[in-house]
Amino acid sequence: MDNRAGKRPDKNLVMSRLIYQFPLSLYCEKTRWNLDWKKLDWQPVNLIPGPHAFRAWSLARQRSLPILVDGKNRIGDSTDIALYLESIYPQHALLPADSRQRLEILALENEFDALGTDVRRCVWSLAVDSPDIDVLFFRGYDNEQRRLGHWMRPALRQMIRHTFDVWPGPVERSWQTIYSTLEKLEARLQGDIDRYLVGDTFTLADLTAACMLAPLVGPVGSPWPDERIPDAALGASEELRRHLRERIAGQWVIRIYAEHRQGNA
Ligand SMILES: N[C@@H](CCC(=O)N[C@@H](CS)C(=O)NCC(=O)O)C(=O)O
Repeated sequence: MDNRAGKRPDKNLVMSRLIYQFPLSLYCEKTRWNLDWKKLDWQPVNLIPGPHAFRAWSLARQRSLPILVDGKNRIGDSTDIALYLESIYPQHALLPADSRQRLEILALENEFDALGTDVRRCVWSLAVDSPDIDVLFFRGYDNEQRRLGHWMRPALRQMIRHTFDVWPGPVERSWQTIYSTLEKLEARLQGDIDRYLVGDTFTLADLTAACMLAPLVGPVGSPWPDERIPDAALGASEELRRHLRERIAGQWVIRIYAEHRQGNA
């Protein structure tokens, strides 16, 4: 957890702001980043994939994570969480007051959220057969959960394939979507990695785009830098990472993480 909060909020609030999450999930990273950007304290509750669905349903009548519990409020879905945080904690705004820019940012957020499912499918296609699949998936969990993860490796592989649709046809189509989105992103940046997607400040569009592309690029400060990926899984994505880091889009993701995601554990 990032404790960079300049001014700590009420202690009761600190204790009661929880993120139910999978540490490696890109939507959970989006919500953590959102909270950290607003300098709000939070604590993670890491759920085991599979049984997580019961907890998620009892909390927010949904099965996917993240779910934020903020005092008496329970909010599921990273976009709804972002809108909630923006309305309750307007400091360090990620959405401007100007309604035209706001709509453009939300449209881009939506587009990159959708891309997240393609990115997730493709990165898991490179890692799902890795002998260290449990080490990768269960990084950030406690010892007991990691032992359980080791024991459930075959089930974990099956779950990843089925939940994220990791089969040759969908994977191929997702790579095409990723590459055409990278081209669109680079057209928007016009060769300048210091640009922001909308206007001239960091917004929810930049946060979401960088976050959703990060598992492909592996920027420092993200949950997916090279040193956190077990060797076998990293070997399968090394060439891709090298290629993307040479592209404007990859350099932009690295720059956004370096400048706007300091202090991430
Ligand atoms: N639109 C959702 C997507 C969240 C999502 O897909 N979460 C995945 C983890 S990356 C999940 O919980 N999958 C397990 C499931 O759906 O049972 C959001 O933005 O929060």
